[in-house]
Amino acid sequence: MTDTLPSATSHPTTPPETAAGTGADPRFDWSVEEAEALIAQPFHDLLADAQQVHRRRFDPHVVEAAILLSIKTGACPEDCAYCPQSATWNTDLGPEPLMDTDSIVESARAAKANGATRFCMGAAWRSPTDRQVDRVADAVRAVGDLGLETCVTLGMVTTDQADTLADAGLDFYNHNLDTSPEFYGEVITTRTYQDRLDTLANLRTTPIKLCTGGIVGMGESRRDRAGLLAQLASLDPHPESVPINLLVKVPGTPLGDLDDFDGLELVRTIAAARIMMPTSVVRLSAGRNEMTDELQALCLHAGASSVFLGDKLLTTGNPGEDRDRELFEKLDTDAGCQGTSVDVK
Ligand code: SAM
Ligand code: DTB
Ligand code: SF4
Repeated sequence: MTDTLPSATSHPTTPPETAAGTGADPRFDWSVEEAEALIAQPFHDLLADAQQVHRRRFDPHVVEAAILLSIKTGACPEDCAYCPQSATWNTDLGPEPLMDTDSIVESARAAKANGATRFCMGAAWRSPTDRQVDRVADAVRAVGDLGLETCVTLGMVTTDQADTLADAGLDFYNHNLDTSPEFYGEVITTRTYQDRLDTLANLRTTPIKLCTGGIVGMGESRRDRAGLLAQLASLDPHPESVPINLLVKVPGTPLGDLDDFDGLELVRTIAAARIMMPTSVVRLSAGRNEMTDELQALCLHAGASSVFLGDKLLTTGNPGEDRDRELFEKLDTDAGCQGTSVDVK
């Protein structure tokens, strides 16, 4: 047994030719009602449809692997109720300044050795200064030179800042809508939904691909989850990457002692995302550390085909290499293959 995850090989896919509507082209006009009805479908019908949509364009035996690094930690001026990095809450987190490029590259090299194909750098900023963006752009260039895909999440950016990152060769920018427009104000008061949409629009003036999704388990309703998916699916083109996070309940944050979220509702949300955005890579993101293997397997069966590897997300825990290797072996799945998309037959 090697000390890295199983290497990815290519598997032929067999697109189903019989399932009605499962090979459909992307739609950008999903209403909240339609999305809610989709989530509420009989469970086995929903999963069967999602799996068929997935197999139409993706290899079901391959999971994309990214590794996260918090390059600037804590002391964030925003008041996101879920986030341990907000200066508004008293969590155990010690703030740390922006890392230097050499240390970032060292960490990226280790991520590559551990099987990651994408390296995601996160900073606890509301909106970076131009000087901060220049420094991150240097790191993006250096990480890209290692042959890794690059992703950053830095908060709100202008079109000029997006251009700077694009010039550095940035592949993806992560900027989550998090929840429905209606529930947003329950979770964040220091910025608006429109602020988030504006940054996504600024990024879309460049070739940078969008990674945007949300969080479930914050006390929102099913209609709010449908509202989030309808918002994401109204982006034209759909975001290339859609992270679905299960809230990590961090003590000291306002959401730190919420009730556990129903895992099967997470599966339903992922399945609906899969169907509504058939060309996007759906990522089972935060929260895997708290999930059983069986729940993760269902999420992957519902059409998630990307995860974060490693024992840490940004500041909280993640399953780590040994547990993931075991899981993916049991699921006959290769983790770490760049580009899980296959040609539409
Ligand atoms: N400050 C930037 C921003 O908010 O866009 C980038 C970093 S922020 C930590 C990135 C994303 O992590 C958030 O948009 C949120 O969706 C997710 N996140 C933060 N805390 C989380 C938690 N406790 N559980 C699940 N997801 C979380
Ligand atoms: C995303 O949607 N999930 C990741 C990534 N994008 C940046 C972040 C999850 C953070 C979980 C809490 C933490 O570790 O601080
Ligand atoms: Fe800051 Fe991002 Fe955390 Fe919100 S989610 S408090 S913007 S680091």
